[in-house]
Amino acid sequence: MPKARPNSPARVIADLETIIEALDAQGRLVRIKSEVDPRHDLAGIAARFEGGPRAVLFEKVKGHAHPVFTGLYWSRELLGDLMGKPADSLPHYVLDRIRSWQKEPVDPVVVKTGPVLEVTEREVDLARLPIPEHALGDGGPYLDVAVVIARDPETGVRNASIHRFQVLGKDKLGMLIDPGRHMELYLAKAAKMQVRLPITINIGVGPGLHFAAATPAEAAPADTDELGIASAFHEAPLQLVAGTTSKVEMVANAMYALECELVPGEVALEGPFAEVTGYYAKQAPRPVVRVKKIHRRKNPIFHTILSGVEVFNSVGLLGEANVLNLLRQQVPGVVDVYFSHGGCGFYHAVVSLAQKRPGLGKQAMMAAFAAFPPLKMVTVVDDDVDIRDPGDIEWAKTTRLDPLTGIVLIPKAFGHNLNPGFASGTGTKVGFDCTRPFPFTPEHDRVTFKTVATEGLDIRVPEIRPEAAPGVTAPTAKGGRGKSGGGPLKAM
Ligand SMILES: Cc1cc2nc3c(=O)[nH]c(=O)nc-3n(C[C@H](O)[C@H](O)[C@H](O)COP(=O)(O)O)c2cc1C
Ligand SMILES: [Mn+2]
Repeated sequence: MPKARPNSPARVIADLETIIEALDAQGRLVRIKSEVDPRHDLAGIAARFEGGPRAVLFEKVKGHAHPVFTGLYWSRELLGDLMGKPADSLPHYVLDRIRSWQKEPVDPVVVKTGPVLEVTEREVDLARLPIPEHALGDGGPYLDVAVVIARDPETGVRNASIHRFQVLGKDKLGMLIDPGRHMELYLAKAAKMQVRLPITINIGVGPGLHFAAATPAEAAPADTDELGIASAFHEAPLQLVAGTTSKVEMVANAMYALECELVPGEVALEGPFAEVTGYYAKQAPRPVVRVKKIHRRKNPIFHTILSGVEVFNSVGLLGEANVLNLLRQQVPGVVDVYFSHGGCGFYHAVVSLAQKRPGLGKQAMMAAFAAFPPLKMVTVVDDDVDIRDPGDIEWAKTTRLDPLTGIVLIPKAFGHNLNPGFASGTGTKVGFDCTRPFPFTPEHDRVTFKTVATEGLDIRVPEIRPEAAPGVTAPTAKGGRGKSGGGPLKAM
């Protein structure tokens, strides 16, 4: 493994503090200086910046001494800059790191101490953490971007994953474990062995570890220590510190680490929660987590995300990398994959294919569905279509799709239960083969223009002057427009 230089992206992304410093230096950090209520107001303000090129630091959170940070994942441009990669190449880069780990895993190391152990709270009281309550219909405050570390109760193999946790009391959390997660397996084993399941919840880490935890089970099976994927991103072994209440470690430089345990069978009502789908997940009895100890840095920054684009660019990005990997192995000519944001970041895959033989569009469609079970829709286009441009995809659909032969319906298929169409666990999936007939014929050749260098040419581009439009009088244009000053902050 090559050693990362001190200032290299690999080194910077290994610690949330250096990440925030780097964003600040780049002009990519909005600082909210005024005091903000963590209940609804914080998310309401953050939402104004969602998807923009800057993350947000709330410096004064009402009732709390420590700041809250959000927006690390809502822009691929920001993320790409931070990781030293072009935004569109991120799925390829993530795949490259996962493959490097698969070939040559670098296990984490356990070090004596770390910043996360600077302070251990004398009393466990979750109310003392600046945990925001985001959407108006949420059931309460949530830890929504924490990395969970656990050990297989039988084999001791470590697992990393991300789960939402609702604060239910001073030392009590409710946890969502979707079907098929490794935590489901561990909890079932613990129940069988009649033991408690210790976990640690690590808050405030960088994208290397976040992506490691979000790596799907298809790429990181249950018998592998997926924390090693973080080492691959950091180009150095991930540092952990030993647990003080169990054998489960904590992330040495996390902002906060909670040592917890689950008692198999103990459940409490959790939810509702504004989910990545744009809908509320319903309240239901879910596993209870007891918090035994709270450790933190002396000056921690609490990390939260807005459910939406931030999740599209983490779960979705990892999904893209995984689908790209499998498709490339199985279908010749697959160039790229994008999980569109209109498709909740992980329900709609758009595949770019350089056709080599007839029928490969359908092959790519089937392979994509098989590679990532939450997908509800797959659209396959030729490689002259911009898979990140919804207008271009629609162009391929309206001019190249033969609806009679190119639409594939798959009823009663396994899907993601947060998608309302799959609430019962199964639903109908649809594939659109929008590739042009092969071998190519001229009627599907796209119009192209010459690329001309314009640097040496005398070209004058005027400012648009709306006030000069016919019928607009000067005073109305200057002061009379109701919306002046109220434009979206996103454009700032
Ligand atoms: C921000 C974020 C929140 C997530 N929340 C949950 C959750 O509440 N429950 C869940 O089962 N998976 C959740 N996931 C998905 C899992 O963390 C992810 O699929 C992971 O790969 C599962 O790890 P495993 O294969 O080790 O089980 C979330 C992912 C992200 C990025
Ligand atoms: Mn796992």
